[in-house]
Amino acid sequence: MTTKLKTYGERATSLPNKTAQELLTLMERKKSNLAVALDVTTKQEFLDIADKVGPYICCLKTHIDILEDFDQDLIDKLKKLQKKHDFIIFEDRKFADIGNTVKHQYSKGIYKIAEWADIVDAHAIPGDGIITGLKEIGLPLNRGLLLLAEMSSKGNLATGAYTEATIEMAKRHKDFVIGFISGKKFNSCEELIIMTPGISLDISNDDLGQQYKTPRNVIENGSDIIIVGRGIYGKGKDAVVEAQRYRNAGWEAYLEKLE
Ligand code: BMP
Repeated sequence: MTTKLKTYGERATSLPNKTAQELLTLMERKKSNLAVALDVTTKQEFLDIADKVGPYICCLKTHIDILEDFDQDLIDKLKKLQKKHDFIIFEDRKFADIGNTVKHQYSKGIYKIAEWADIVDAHAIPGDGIITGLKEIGLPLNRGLLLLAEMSSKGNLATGAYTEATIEMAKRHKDFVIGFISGKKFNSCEELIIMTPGISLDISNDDLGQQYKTPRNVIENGSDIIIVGRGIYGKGKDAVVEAQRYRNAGWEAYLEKLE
């Protein structure tokens, strides 16, 4: 006998972290498991696309350091868009240093990431100290952390024993680690949130090692959130049309999995 899968909303109470709870309830409320990876390099483009895709997403993923004209005004406007459209902000910073250094990278410098990003991510390579360091800053602000358990790019080293060790690390910090970047769910921690990049309905790779799967492929494997970048705002695309298309594809695959 198979046990019935829990809905996103039902899972919200099984995680102690406030941002995780908020994300799962928001997904249920907006009927969206789509995150947009907004990898553009000007403030104008960034804000335009965020406003267009906002109604269809549960999460906006940023690479704040690729913006050529970053300033505090951008953050203020991003926060306004967050209020207007109701989404979680995930800064894809991929921290990868010792605890003391990542604390500064998270809270200081030009970007002051901890002040505006609900979620950040980190590589497990430095060991538990990276989580402890980020947690000192993030937990008092109710922030959440994702660990990169797998990657989407060709030839990446986040496989096998490395992935297993990353999962064990997450389990030791359940107050702060809310899930993983990976292509599939892991049996020993089903309650954690899986976010999956490398998603396209049209192509299978780019020319720099990115590998794509469809929303259905990864949701069948237990992914909770699909992360889509260029598939939504790439050359010649209408961001609203594509955001709706990916939102529908992701949600339908989720509903089918629930049946
Ligand atoms: P695109 O859909 O345009 O290929 O963008 C994918 C996004 O997901 C990028 O922002 C990239 O940094 C991120 N990403 C990824 O592609 N693979 C990973 O393993 C981890 C990521 O964060």
